[in-house]
Amino acid sequence: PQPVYLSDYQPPAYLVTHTELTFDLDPAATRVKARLQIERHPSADSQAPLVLNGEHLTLISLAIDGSPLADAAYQLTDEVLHIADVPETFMLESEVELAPSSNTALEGLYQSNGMYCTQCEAEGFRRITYYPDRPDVMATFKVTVIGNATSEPVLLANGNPVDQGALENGRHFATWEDPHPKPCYLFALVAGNLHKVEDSFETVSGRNVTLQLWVEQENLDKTEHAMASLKRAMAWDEQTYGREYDLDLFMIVAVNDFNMGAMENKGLNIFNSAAVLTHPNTATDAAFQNVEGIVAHEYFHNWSGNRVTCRDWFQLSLKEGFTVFRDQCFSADTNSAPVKRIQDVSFFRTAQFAEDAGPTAHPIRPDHFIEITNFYTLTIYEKGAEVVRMLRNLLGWEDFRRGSDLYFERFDGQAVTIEDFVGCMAEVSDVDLSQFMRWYSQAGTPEIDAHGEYDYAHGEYHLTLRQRTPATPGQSDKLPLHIPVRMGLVGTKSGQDLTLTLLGEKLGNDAVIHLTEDEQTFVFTDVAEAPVPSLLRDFSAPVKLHFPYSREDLAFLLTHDSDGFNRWDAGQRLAMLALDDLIAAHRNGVEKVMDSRVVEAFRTLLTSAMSDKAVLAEMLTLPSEAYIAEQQPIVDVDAIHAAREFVRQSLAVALRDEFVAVYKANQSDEPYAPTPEQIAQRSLKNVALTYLMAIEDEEGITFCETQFAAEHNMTDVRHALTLLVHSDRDDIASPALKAFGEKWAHDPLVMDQWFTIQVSRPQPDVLERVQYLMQHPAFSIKNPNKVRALVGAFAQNRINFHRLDGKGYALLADVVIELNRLNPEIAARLVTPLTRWQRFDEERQQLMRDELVRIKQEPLSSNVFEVVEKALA
Ligand code: B3K
Ligand code: ZN
Repeated sequence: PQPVYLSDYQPPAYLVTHTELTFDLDPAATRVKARLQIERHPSADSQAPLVLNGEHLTLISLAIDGSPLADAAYQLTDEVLHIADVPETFMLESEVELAPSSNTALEGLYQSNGMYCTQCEAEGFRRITYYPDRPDVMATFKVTVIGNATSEPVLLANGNPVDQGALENGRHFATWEDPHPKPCYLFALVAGNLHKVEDSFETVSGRNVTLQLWVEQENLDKTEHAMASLKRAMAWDEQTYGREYDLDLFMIVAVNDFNMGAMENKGLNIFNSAAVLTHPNTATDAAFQNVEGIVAHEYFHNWSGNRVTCRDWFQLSLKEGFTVFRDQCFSADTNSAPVKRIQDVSFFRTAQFAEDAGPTAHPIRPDHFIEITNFYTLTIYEKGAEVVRMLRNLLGWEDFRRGSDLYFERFDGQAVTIEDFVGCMAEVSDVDLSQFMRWYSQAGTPEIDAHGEYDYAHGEYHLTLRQRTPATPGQSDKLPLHIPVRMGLVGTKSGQDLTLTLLGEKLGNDAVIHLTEDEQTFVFTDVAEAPVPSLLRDFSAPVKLHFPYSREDLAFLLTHDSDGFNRWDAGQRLAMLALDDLIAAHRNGVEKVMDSRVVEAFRTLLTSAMSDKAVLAEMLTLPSEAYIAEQQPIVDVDAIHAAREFVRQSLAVALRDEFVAVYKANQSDEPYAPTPEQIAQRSLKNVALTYLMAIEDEEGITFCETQFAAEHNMTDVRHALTLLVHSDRDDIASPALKAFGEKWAHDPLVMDQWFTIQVSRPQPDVLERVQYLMQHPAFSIKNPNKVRALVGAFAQNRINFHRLDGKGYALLADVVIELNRLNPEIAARLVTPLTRWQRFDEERQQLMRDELVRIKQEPLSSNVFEVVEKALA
């Protein structure tokens, strides 16, 4: 497979202005008729051939302006249809045949649980009909779907329903029209035995929009939260961005087999059932919050993505980074802003930093790719969102909003680039963003080495920041970035933020300084007392910041920093220092000693009546093994696990009574609601329980058993079951696990959780469990959720996946090889942990590479090929 380059971009030679499609559905032989109104692009050569994409299609007929094309008039390959000679404007008619039931890749038109559905982004539409499958070709669509009246009573497509009726032989049809020109990646069709929940939303201009959620009958009671989230998101986008919905109907459909979370098809969002269905008895708080965020994200795409779309797929972060930023702010406004930020950053620093440090590191705007599906990454999405957040912070909200308004107004109905977006921001604010643009082209995580000195004699604080971005594949030399560092100086006597005075200018207690060169020293004057600097507040830039804080400094910031995010981060840094010592002790075979300062810091947290329980729960949570690993030059899997367990157990022994008290104080019989208050209380209670179970405290075990048996809500049930299964008390855990599995055998989303709980336990029997569970009737290799819940979760179980006999790696490679044939997109994602081999000891490196080499010997999809090739380069 050959890479595509951004620098090779050419506008399309032919545009499609209107598209009419007729689907005659059949599992093995669906017929698709297309009528495309085509125009030559004004700048194209009159001799330009028409080149259409098409894959896995059988061509039945082809005509231009009503005349069938002779065989010699066109050329057909596995990937394109090439017509040498076409008029300036014409109607192209084609008919193709395809087989949805054997489409296991879940791209294009496929069947899920017997229901027909589509996934076209990025390049799936070419599996539906011959078409210029690129986002800069935008057409209005009229779609007729013909299906079986009994097995497919519901026939949906984008836009508004315009016609429907009965046909011969038990068939019926529905016709839909979408008046908004769109790229074909936003096309969608759904047909099946679906049931709807309906509601409505009155827009700010007084239009009434019908909202429909389509699900299988047994899921009708799991739609309430998604519908409520949708309405909140619609109102938020009006209030916050001035964006109103633009059709009279908005539909969401839940399907079981889906590669990603969801898809923003115009007026007809298709969702992975895991990203939309919730019920207090079946979904955890985390799932409720995830659903809220994804429903909002897809809805927000209606403007940031659909009305204004991407010129080409290199611009993917234009819509994804901006939309993730929008959904993050929505969730922060709806729930607890500091907790949302802590959770997002904690995930980002673990997973995106790892991506940036690995062989598939790429800029937010890549300059080439083999398979675009491989670029739906944490870098494009989450780092892209961080860069938009920095823009908001650089401009201030008001100018940012004016820039956003200008962007939507100027480019409505167009397919544009990242320059167009950033250009609007620069235009309205007069901020020079030219250096800032490097964030889009340079891969890798910038690191800032900071140090500071207090000059008592002059009352000055000198802060020196030095930046460097490590080399990444294909980019050895990096230029300095424009890094906004939000900061304060916290007085060690007063415990208060001191006024920041820089070059004679008073900046207030909290300010942004701009690091633009390799190294800069900032001299703060009129600093009346020795301060501890609080740097990168609210994680103001996606960088690694190193500052030689003492443990006393960190304990001080933990209680005094006015920035909630940095208070949490001070706790994480303090824990990391203790963990580093313990990791070293483990490696050197020295006795482990717990740092009493960490214990005292936790005691203070537990006993000070901190009002925000959700933040407190985050502060009591130690950095994950994955995050700790990110901080180590060479990952020592066993030492990290042992050190973290030692800290957990030491804290549990020292603070046992405090944890019991917190657990008891946060019990509640209130009926379940996914409110921030309830979620906070449950998370604090469950964190306390986690510590008690780290030492298998008898009272803790009783709490777990009672909480599991009470069946009050899935958050509590799942947490109690997880703690039992992850303990050594198999006598209690096994019957509970069995009962849970039997009770929920009919519910695939709960069975996903049942799989994950078992394969994430630390005991060494996990590999055998995975093998055993892959034979379980509830497992299917063809269902991405099942693969993620079982095999994906196993690969996150660090001590078991990285077993020294290499069997964990071999298991993953076996599944990747099988999935490479069935579903290349999922296979290429699943292989990720093996690609990070450089981070481990030599023995594991060799074992991981051996598996990558074994995979590479297979006939590979372009997806898996691209990833494995980079990993072995
Ligand atoms: N835009 C979709 C991504 C689908 C890509 C699948 N290969 C989901 C989202 O970001 O909203
Ligand atoms: Zn998106």
